[in-house]
Amino acid sequence: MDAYEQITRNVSEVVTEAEVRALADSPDGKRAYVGYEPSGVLHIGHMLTANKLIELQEAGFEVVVLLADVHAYLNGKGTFAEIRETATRMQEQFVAYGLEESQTEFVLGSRYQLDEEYILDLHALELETSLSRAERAMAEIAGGDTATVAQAVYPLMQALDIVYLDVDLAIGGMEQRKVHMLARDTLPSIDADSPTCLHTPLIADLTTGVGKMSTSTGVSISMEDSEAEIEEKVNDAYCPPTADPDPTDEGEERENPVLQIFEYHVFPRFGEVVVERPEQYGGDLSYELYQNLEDDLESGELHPADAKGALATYLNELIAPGREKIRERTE
Ligand code: NAL
Repeated sequence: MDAYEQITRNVSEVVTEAEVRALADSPDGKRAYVGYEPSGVLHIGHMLTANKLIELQEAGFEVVVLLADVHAYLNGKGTFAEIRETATRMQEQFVAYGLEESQTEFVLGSRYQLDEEYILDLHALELETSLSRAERAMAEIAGGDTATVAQAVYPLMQALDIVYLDVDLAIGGMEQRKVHMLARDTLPSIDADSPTCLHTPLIADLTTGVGKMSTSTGVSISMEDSEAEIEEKVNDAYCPPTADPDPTDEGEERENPVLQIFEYHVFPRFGEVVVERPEQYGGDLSYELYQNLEDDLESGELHPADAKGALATYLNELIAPGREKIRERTE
């Protein structure tokens, strides 16, 4: 696999291909980052972008994790003191998950976001941006259905952070794409470069395959889950024998979340997957490529129940170190 393929593996969108190719040509010392609102324990959505950061560390990038405390506050996630405490816990969970501590710079947003120079740059972006554009950028991120002034400031700060953290490559889930497009369009107005971006896919709702998995609605998987909870959630997951299920009767698109988790979580971290089966059902199956597992599910060679059993085992292994950290903290 060449460097460009490695960097863009499993991503939904590359902005732009030429810019990412230029980074791939000389990744050493280049900085990639993801920002996270500290809002509880690590869940499977955080873990998906973290997988990309781990891959980028392996490709030679420096990795920056922004613990976006001020953003979480603007998005109504709690008091400032609570959010700060959560940020510390999340940092520990990211390291437990596999981000190499010596190669990761963890930055608390409030460390620089309250400086005079930053605030004046923020106001300059406010002058350049219509309220409707800021609101549209936040549609997939904001909680609640009433847009607040705080939520309009939020994407402008996210844009500015890309400049202040001196980042070469901004990474986020597809729900961040409109914020990144806003950043690309408005940062030149303060003489900053437009950021290069990678957007990772969103995993569908676990029980229906419709829409996206969310911690606020529906079932999600997090580092707090016990082994039994993981098994139960995966067992109840929607998993027809295809990667491309028919739409619902209402015409909503559907995905196979079990296959998505294999593709975006299990294969990137484990490289190889073994599905254990008793000899009477054909014995163990082993896969080095996600595509072969998908093909076997479609052909009937791999039964959904066996796929789910293996998925629960691998997810538990990914979550175990973080779960242990959380246990230490609550003892
Ligand atoms: C991501 C978030 C907040 C601030 C950021 C600043 C720079 C780059 C990325 C950032 C969190 C993200 C979320 N908007 O929805 O969790």
